[in-house]
Amino acid sequence: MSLKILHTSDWHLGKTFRSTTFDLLDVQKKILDELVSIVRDQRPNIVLVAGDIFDTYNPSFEAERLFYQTITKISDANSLVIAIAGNHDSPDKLKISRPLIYGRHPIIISGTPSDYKEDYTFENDLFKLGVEEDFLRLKIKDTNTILSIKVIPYPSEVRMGLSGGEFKDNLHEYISREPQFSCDYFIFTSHLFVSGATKSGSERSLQIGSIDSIPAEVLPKNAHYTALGHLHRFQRICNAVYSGSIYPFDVGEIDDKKGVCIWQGGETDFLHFRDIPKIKSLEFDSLEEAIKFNMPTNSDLYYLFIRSKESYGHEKINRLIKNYGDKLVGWQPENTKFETAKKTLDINSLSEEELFREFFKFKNNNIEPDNDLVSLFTSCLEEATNAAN
Ligand SMILES: [Mn+2]
Repeated sequence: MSLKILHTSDWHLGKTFRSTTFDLLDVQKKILDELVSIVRDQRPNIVLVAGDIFDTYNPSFEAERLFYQTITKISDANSLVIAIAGNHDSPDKLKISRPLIYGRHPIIISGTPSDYKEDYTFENDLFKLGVEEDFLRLKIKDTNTILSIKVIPYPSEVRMGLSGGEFKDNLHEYISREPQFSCDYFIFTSHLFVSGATKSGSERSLQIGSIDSIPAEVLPKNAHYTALGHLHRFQRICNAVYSGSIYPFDVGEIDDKKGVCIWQGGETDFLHFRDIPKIKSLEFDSLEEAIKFNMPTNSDLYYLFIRSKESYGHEKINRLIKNYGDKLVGWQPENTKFETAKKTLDINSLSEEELFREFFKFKNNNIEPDNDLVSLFTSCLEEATNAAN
């Protein structure tokens, strides 16, 4: 009755960086190659991908191909794959592959909380998979182990089809529900923000709807393993585990450890990626100094801070980008432009709902908008965001 689970999340395939020629997809390819070799080595029964597979609703062809190639390799290594949509993923786009997958391969791709009951039955020599109540019921044949698995892709108001207080009550009840059938293990996976957990910088706010976080006590108490996505730093909060993103997507994350979680026999291990290119931050007094810097010929990547208040023309910036080539992840000048950008960033640290409240107050002599109006705004915003991405 042994069980081994590999948990990963936040791949953000297709993410691009502005103003450099750095190609993140090359790095992501290397990381996912390493992830596949970890799967071949560790032989987990299940691989959970807890959301934010892609960075945008319309990822590039290469990004989509990398995802499907990777999950095919994982399922060929005899692991059941369960991948869920995060707030960055288009739930509908993820569903396109269903007719090719369901009933044929041990792969579950779940877009919205309500869609996973439809047709997840599957059987081969290793697994028998069905649906009972709101849970997947999985039998691992060689060890005769029965699992109940609760799979909740990013549950926003629009994706749950509910709003306001009804949304919150339903969501809390839906998350905390325990399986009513007998099983050896109960596994829970979702893409959400648990109150009190630590953000690291590159996560987009989840506040679309009337809530932005789930209290830890709402998570199911009897789950043997709670695998979450959304936060990019590996961390545990109560019984839940965030595996973190596969790569640092923000300069503030370059010293974070990156890898996958392996759960077995009640213990969670963190396996570090070994071949991940390191990002080094360098500081220079001027752009000229940065351009003259002789890069060592290793595989490190660079993020530059320029301690100078002068402003730069295109020609100099192009020389900088040319000197570092595809090794320049990003750069940040300390000039007046940057000072302005900093002020804008303060506004950016507000959620859309907070911004709306501030704007409404500004226009209406500091009067707070009522809750119905705020709900209307957030549902319109989510529709618009989904359409724009
Ligand atoms: Mn993410």
